[in-house]
Amino acid sequence: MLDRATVVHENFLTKIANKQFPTPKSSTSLEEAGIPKKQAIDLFDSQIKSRLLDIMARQLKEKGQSFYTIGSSGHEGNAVMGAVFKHTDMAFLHYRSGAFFIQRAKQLAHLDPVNDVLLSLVASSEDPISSGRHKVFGSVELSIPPQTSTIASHLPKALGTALSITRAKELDISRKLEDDSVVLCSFGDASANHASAQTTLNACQWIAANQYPTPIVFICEDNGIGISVKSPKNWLRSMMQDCEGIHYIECDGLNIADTWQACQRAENIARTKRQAVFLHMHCVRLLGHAGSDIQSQYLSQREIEATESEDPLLHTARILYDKGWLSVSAIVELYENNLALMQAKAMQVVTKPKLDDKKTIMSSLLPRKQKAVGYLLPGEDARQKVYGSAYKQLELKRNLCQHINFALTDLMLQYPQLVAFGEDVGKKGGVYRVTADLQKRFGQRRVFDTLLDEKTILGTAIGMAHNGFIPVPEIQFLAYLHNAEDQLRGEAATLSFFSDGQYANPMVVRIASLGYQRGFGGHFHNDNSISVLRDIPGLIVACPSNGPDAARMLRTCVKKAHEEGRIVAFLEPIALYMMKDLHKPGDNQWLFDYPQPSETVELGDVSSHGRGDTVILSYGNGYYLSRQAQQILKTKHKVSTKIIDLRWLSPLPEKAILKHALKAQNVIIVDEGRRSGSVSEAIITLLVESGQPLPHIKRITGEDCFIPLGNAWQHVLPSCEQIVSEVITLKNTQQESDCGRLSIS
Ligand SMILES: Cc1ncc(C[n+]2csc(CCOP(=O)(O)OP(=O)(O)O)c2C)c(N)n1
Ligand SMILES: [Mg+2]
Repeated sequence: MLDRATVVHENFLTKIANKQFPTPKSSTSLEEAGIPKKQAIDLFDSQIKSRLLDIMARQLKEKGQSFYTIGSSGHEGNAVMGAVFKHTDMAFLHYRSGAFFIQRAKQLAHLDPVNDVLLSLVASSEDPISSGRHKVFGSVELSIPPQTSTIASHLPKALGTALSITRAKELDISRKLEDDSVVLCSFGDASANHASAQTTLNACQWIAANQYPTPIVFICEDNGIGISVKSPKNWLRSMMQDCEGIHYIECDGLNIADTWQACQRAENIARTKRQAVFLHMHCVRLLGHAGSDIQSQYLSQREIEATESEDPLLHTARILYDKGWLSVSAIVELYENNLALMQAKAMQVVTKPKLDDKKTIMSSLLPRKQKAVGYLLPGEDARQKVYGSAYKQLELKRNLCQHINFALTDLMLQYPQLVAFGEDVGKKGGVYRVTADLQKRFGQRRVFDTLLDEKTILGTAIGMAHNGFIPVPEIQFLAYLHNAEDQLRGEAATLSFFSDGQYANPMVVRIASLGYQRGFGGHFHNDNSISVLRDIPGLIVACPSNGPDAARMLRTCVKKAHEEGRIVAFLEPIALYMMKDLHKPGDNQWLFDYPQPSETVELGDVSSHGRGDTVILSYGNGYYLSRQAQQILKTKHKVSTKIIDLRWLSPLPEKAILKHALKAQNVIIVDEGRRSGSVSEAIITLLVESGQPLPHIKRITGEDCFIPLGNAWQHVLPSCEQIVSEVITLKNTQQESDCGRLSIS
């Protein structure tokens, strides 16, 4: 079996020399498409460059000098989109959109896309987009945020960005994208089946049905196969041709004229009508899925050769030859000159530096600090006007839910680019009324209901953040974050890493979380799996236990998003939303004064309550229960305790934990998360690794179990009684061992 890259390369040269051109698949001519000579040859040049990059990637891989062989061969028709659309139209690209990338880069004369892709292939730290962290197509100047290789996971955010264009104009916020820009999003035919793609196409139709602009062009690069699995014949056409709200345009990706004409139609619809287009580009896949893919395992030799005979470069060569714009020798010369240029550049890039230390690699987990515009705290006149009759309530002691509502109101006053959205957050004001009246206060443009889909909610947040918004999406219950968690983990959190901190998608995701709803709702409404968030690099996880902390922490989170581009998961304990009392009915001890808008709690700051050599470390509901236990321990058992509310679950407030815990005789960690992979495991590791003499330590955690309906929940979550009894047991153990120590000495 011959190496297919060599076969395709040699085929091209031999067939051109023999004028053995493939038969056209479509009849659109250069005149009909209106492509001038210079433009047509320029497109061909980009196609050749893209092809040679694939061949070079494989040659370098053979020598152990490159690390990525998924190429764009067969898809080079996408060069046309790189010319038809403006470089300011944000583009979220498929990993086979190499010719698009090269052609778009020609819109800015100083760029050298071939060199940049080569640097990326060899994972050099001089690669201008990811600095050697991954082979991606990306460029800030070209409005191409780099994408991960998770199939279709870029579609939700592309739609979010499209949505943001009109919204930014309506709200007149300081924005990054031009008001008439459109969004491009390319992907493969198999990818179109993925949940992330399907939900985005559905969401796009939903938005269009709501009469809202959707200036997006979905570009499906259909090579008929996904690794080894063929798409059924006419699958995409039958799926997409009659979609209400999305125009369907098909084109022959082997014919630059046909593709050009289709792109112009797509561009016109998206740019002027502000409507969505599904641009279905038929193409072929040459060289297999990747260098490691052996096509003969699933395709016959005849099929492989038949596909190779449809090489788009041969098709473009035919078009230019037939038109009389390029002779055979000119075609060969263009190809070989590019090859020589590429070889020279490749020799250079392999000598370029690589990432070689942990600190540098990790330095882009957080975005580069930009100079952020400071926004003034809201003045009393503005507050009075916005709060209306609720203004007086700011003076009353309120519960957690109301504190968050007030904090959001003040933050929306302060930051004109802050938008709050999610399922039911608008008119209804959220299932738990946390966003009540926000829509009345700030209008439907800033506080809006989304369709029922968490991937779309988070994708909307990422996309809007690309255009200057501070999104505050709401996830209705923690369990439903997991449906869409990849949008946080694989997309939002990786953007900075793979763009060397050049791109950021700040947001504060509010999530109604955790258990203790007294039997209501079972495992979905009482989800305590936090570890899934704690291992996402760069993510801040916040969890307030009371109203004032929630308000102060939310302000810090929004500031971090605005000034540092941070992504925050803000876990709101549902069971404490309406909590009024602490020790006995009617004591109102969990109602608090609303803190002034200037007050904040900084990342890493904990709160401390009480004194004693037994320290309880907790958060959320666990903190509330510990406060109940504290009083019982004091009054009934004469045991004094100090309780630390951790507030921040990632990064953990390590300094504060060490400070309080290492001075104590006993440490009890009350962690309502599951026992495995929990916050408490991390705390114990931290204490052990400190190398200091350790106190007696005990964990009280949620069980490794889902939370059952009815009263059975009490058996799997920490309780006040458990805290009291564990503190007593630990005290007694400590006394026994202290006695032991005394008797020995
Ligand atoms: C969510 C996810 N599942 C599986 C994969 C592995 N994978 C990478 S490419 C690919 C096939 C994609 O086919 P298609 O969308 O047709 O694009 P093509 O490679 O043909 O251009 C698969 C299954 C992935 N990257 N992401
Ligand atoms: Mg495919």
